Amino acid sequence: MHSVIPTPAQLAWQRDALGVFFHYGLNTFHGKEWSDGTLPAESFNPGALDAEQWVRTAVSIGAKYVVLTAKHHDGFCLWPTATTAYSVASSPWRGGNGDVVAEVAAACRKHGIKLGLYLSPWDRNAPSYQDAHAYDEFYLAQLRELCSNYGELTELWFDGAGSQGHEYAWDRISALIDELQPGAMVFNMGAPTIRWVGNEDGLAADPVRYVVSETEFSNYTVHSAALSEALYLPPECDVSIRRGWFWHPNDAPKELDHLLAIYYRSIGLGANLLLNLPPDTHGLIPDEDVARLAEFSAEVRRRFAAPLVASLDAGGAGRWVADFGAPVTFDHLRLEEVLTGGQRVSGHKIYTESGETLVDAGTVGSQRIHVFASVTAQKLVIELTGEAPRLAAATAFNAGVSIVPEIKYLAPTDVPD
Ligand code: FUL
Repeated sequence: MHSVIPTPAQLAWQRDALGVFFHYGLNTFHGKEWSDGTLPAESFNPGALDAEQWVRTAVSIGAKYVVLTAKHHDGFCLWPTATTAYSVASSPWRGGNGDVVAEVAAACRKHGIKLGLYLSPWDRNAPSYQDAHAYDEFYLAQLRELCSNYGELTELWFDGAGSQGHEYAWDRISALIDELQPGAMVFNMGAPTIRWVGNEDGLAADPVRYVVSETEFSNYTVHSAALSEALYLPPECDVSIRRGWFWHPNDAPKELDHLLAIYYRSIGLGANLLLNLPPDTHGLIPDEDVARLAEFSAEVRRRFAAPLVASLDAGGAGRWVADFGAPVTFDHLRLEEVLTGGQRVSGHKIYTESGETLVDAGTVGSQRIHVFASVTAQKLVIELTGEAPRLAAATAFNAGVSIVPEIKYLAPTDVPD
C-alpha cells in the first residue's frame, strides 16, 4: 500500500511542475545527436560559455529545476572526472581546468533553482562497457563524483536509450543514491520515483496515472520495464524546444502555439514538463530561443494572471460545489486534487448550476487545466469518481482564449544526425 502513496519529495517535485533540460557536449560542436565516443575531446571549445545565462533563462520561464547532461551516450564528461580522460579536462576550454557541472551548479545556487543531472548508462567511449561488472565500477565511481561534489541534487536522469540487453548494478546504484542524495528523484530506471511519459514530444494524455506497474523504457524500443509492484511514479514529459536535443546550425525553436500546446498537455494534465534548451557552440542559449521563451512565458503568465479562487464544499459521494462568491466569467478552470493519500480521482464531471455539462474527463492529479468557451457562473458542481476522492482547489481564469492549440508536428523517432 505504501508504495502507492507519494513521498513528500515526490509531491514537492510535482509541485515544481516545470524543469529545463540542457543537452550539451561534444555533439554540440559536430551537429550530432548521438555520437559514438570517437569525437575528439579537443573539439569542445565554447568561446563564451555562460551557465548563468542558461540558468537565468530557465528561471525566466518559471522553471524550478534544471537537468544537465553531465554525460551523454558518447561518454564525454562535462566535469573533470577521475574515471576517464574523455572529459572537459582534455579540452582547450578554460585551459583544461573547466567544469561545466560546477558552473551550472553555482549558477543554480545563485539563482535559487534546483539542479538535476543526467548520467547516461549507455557509454560508447568506455572500453569497460563491454564488461558489465567492470563498467558497474566505472559508472558507480562517476555517479559518486556527481553525487558528492555539486551539492544537493533534485533529480537523477537515467536514460534507457541504448541500454537494451545491458545489465547494470541497480541495487548498488540505488544504495549510492540513498547514501549521498536521498532526496533526489530517480528517473525511470533502477528504483525509480518518477517515470518517462512514453514519448519525446512532451505530451501526456488523459488519464495521467501516477500509480503504474510498468514504465516505458525508451524511444528506441517498444519494450517496457515491469516493476515488481505498483508504484507511485508521476510522469515527466521531456521535449526539446528545437527538433534536436543538441544544438544544430539549421534547427529552430518551436512556434509559440506549439509550446502552448505542450504546456496544456503536460503541466495542464498534471504531469511535469522538462523542456530542453540546447546551448550552442558559443556556450549560450541562442537569442531566438530566449526570445521565443519570453513570448511563451509572457503568454502563460497573461492567461493565468487573475485567479478567481472558489471556496469548496464537499457534498459527499464525490460531489463538490465550487463557489466563486459572485458570478464570474471564465474560460479556464484549474482543479487540484489532494494527493497525500495517493491519487484517488479517476474521473470527473463539471456542471454549471443550470445542469449544463462543462467537462467530462479523467484524472485530476497535481493540477488539471480545462479550457472551454467562456461561461459566467457563481457556482459549479464537480463530481469526482474514485476511492474517497478529494479536491484541493478550483480556480478559474478569464484568459480570453477557449481553444488549446493543436500539436503541429511530432519529433521524428529516428535520430536526426
Ligand atoms: C533519449 C536520448 O537518446 C536522446 O539523445 C536524449 O538524451 C533524450 C532526452 O533521451 O533517449
